[in-house]
Amino acid sequence: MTLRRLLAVPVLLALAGAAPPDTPAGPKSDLRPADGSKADPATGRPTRVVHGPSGITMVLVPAGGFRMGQGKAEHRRVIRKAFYLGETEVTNAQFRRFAEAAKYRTDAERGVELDGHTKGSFATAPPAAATAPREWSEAASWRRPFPDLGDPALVEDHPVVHVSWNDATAFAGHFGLRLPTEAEWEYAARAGAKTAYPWGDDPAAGAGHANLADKSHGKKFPWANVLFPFDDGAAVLSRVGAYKANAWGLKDMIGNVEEWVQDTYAKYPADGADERAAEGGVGRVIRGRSWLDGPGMNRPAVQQAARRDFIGFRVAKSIDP
Ligand SMILES: [Ca+2]
Repeated sequence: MTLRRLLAVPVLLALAGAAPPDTPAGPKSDLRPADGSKADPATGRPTRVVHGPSGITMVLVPAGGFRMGQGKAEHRRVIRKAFYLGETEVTNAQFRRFAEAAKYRTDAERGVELDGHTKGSFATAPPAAATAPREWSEAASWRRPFPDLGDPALVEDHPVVHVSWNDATAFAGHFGLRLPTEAEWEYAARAGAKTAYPWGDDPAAGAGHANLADKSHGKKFPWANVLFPFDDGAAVLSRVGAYKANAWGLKDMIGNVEEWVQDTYAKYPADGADERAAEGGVGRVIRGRSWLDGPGMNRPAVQQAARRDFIGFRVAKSIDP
């Protein structure tokens, strides 16, 4: 069948008044309004929803424009369409639901080669290792995030970590979701803020906003020397959604774990480009930084390329036209 004919089929169905057999009342939505939801005036959509197949709570991010990146890389970007974004990072419980249903084993579990390593991921070295904050561990996987810290019990609502970009993409595809683009991610993390952090320009004012490399982290890991000057109560990972939401209702965009986005690591496009993902670059981009990072890195504008590490993700869903 030619492309023209493929495109023509839905038009013919519409003209004949026929709907596809599995959607007698039009497109069946897998989103239902969540607690505290309102009707968004611009789109008419609920502002907070639960995605049925995955159980993930998502927040409506409005269309708009913003200044993306930092320093010489700063440029204007446009988010043309509102979209839904996970309120928090994907949890171990949510990832387990996928792994069991799809019989999926992650790159770290299967031993997919990465820079000469096979099984495992970069995991935390014991606190006594004063020289290396992270070392490759063949035992590390999403099921065992801290093999070098005595293997504490896996917490169901901690963000999943040690998942590759391929693993994150497989999770999203299984549930009919996708990763956010890099532009969507920074736009949502800023939530309208033009400052270095979503809460302003002062790192000290971030108490209660995120799980960062803080005083409690510094007590546990002597190699951590650039810290936020407060105690956020979490030396390592924290439960998702435990800190204040940003102005658009999103949590943990900064801190807790780094997050995969769709884009390859490439130069930003010319001024005025839209939210589409960059292709043709090297590796994939992570955003948001983590419980391991101090004030210099835990900012919405910081971009970095990486592969298997303490990296998790959150999912997005487009709003159909
Ligand atoms: Ca912390």
